[in-house]
Amino acid sequence: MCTTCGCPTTDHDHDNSHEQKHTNGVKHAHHHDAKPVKRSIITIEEDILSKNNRLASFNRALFKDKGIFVLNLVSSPGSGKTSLLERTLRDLSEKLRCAVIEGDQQTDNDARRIAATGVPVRQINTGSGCHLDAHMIMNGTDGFDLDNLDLLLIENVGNLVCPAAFDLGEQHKVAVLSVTEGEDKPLKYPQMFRNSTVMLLNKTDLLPHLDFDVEKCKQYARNVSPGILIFEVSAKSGEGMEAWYQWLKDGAEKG
Ligand SMILES: Nc1nc2c(ncn2[C@@H]2O[C@H](COP(=O)(O)OP(=O)(O)O)[C@@H](O)[C@H]2O)c(=O)[nH]1
Ligand SMILES: [Mg+2]
Repeated sequence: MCTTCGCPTTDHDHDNSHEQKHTNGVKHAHHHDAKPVKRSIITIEEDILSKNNRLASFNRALFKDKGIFVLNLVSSPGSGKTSLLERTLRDLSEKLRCAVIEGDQQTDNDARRIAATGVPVRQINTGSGCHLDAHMIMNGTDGFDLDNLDLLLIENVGNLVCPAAFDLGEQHKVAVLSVTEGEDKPLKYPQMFRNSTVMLLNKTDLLPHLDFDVEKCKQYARNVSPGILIFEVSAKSGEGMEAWYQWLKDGAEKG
């Protein structure tokens, strides 16, 4: 567990995002090898995760009962999650009954963008929290007409570490990686890609301007997650979106 942010991931590095978030530029000392601290951390981690897993199982059973296909979009900030959702909803919301939960630390900017598509949306602000959890989703679905929903799309807080550890009761995690982030991210943040069924490789319209190696990136993703499905897409141009839509429609049909 990260002693700085309290998230229960055990194998992540204390990368810049953690250091910046918690220390505002001041280097923070971590004492993972101090025995008394370690023992209490393990106990707390088990408590947090087991409580979350119980609530996630409840959510999953509810979604299954209602026949709703639920996806949890995870990525670093700015990879294009909201843009992909906006385009997907504009293209699919006449064929599928959709709703969205937006997770961000602050602001309802993304919820406003989704609301402009006409799809029901709830914003969850996590404050200093770096991920959504199952309890937030339980509250967030309150007010949606679950009996008349085919697809629930959850945009998690932008962060390639902590959201990987928290089951929300979704059917699948979908990792979004944009070509401006570098092809090595699946190797650097393996848990995120290992726990995801799909990788959306976004912003392919920018490839002519970058050195990004698509084949290398796909190989890295498959090294950590051999069965991962990869769709190369551009939320901006719409290129490649049809294959993603077909996967969504097939999943929503099964419920
Ligand atoms: N060129 C290009 N820009 C994109 C694409 N998708 C998103 N963006 C831009 O990337 C920035 C972040 O997008 P946003 O959807 O807010 O990312 P989020 O933080 O993951 O939700 C915005 O300026 C978008 O216009 C894309 O496919 N191509
Ligand atoms: Mg967003």
